[in-house]
Amino acid sequence: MQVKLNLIAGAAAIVLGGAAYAQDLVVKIGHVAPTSGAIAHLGKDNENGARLAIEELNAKGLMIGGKKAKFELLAEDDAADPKQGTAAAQKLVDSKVNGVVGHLNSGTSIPASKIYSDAGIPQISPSATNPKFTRQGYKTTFRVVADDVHLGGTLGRYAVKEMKGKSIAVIDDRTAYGMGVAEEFEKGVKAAGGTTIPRVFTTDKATDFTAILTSLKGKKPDVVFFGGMDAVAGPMLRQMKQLGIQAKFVGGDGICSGELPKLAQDGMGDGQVVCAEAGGVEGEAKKSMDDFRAKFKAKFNADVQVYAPYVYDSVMIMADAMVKAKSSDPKVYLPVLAKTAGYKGVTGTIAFDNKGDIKNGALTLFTYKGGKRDQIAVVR
Ligand code: ABU
Repeated sequence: MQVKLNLIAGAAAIVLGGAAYAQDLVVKIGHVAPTSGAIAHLGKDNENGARLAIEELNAKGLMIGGKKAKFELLAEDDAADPKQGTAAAQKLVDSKVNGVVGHLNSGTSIPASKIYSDAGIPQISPSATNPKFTRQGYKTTFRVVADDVHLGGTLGRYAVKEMKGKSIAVIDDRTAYGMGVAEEFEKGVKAAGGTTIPRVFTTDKATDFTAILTSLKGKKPDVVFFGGMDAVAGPMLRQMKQLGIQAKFVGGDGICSGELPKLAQDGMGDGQVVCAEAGGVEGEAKKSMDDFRAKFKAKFNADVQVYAPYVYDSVMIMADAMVKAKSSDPKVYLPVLAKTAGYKGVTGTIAFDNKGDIKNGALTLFTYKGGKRDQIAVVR
């Protein structure tokens, strides 16, 4: 009996009455997003996507290499700040995480990616859209959403061809994301035969836009593009209304949240805003996304903002690669993760190209009506 007890305490696998009881394999998944500051609502949305995935993986009792996996979430807040982003990345590396999902922002994901690459730890971003993220030659860097070349370019062409913009103003928030998506938007406008007013900028912390909006007002814009996040776009829309600027307002995925109408208060007219999420599902695939949203709402008593489903899929893809590789060792499962193809997630079918970017990524164009996002189209 004593021998049996000692075995139970220390052995990797014990056979008792014919049943095999495998020792748990602890798998640490790091997640980083701004859960404090102006876009904490987006960071919490992402983090809850990871939480849901981890809970479901543990409930399933997933086996990796013959051991029952016990997934743990190590959630870090980087406050959307590049310095805090690299500090969070180093903390996760020091904690010996098996993989990281995040960060939310391009401005934090890009510098953090070097730290994960140096440590050989796979990183999947569910929301950082700056193209540079996957163009640094790191084998550890993956992204499950379309990038700003696709996003900004599509919106630029849309502003000219569909919205018939003639006087198009462009504002960015000086972040890696905001400047990048604004540049791609300008290229898209030009490619469609349009022109833009010389770009002006604010910051991701600003709350007063009177000076730049007053200067733009004189140029009579019919479309204003903003490269930045919803926390800045909301007050900007409000101040546009106060100044009597009656332009359409276009932005990327950073503004395309469920929270934007609340942030804009009475500053947003029905159909005034057009934005794009850097992913999307159509046809039969919509059911999985709808089911996910319902499950998320039931669990967290909150609607999905933008990227929680993409975080959920990122965690699941990582776990799937570990199961296939029969190992949670980053060295062993990384090559399997890189070959991900045909994975049916809640955000659609996921495959990575040789840079770690999603193949054939979709975009979903939205407007807002009655304070809710209203889908215009899914485009590829
Ligand atoms: N893609 C929008 C928000 C995150 C980022 O790229 O900074």
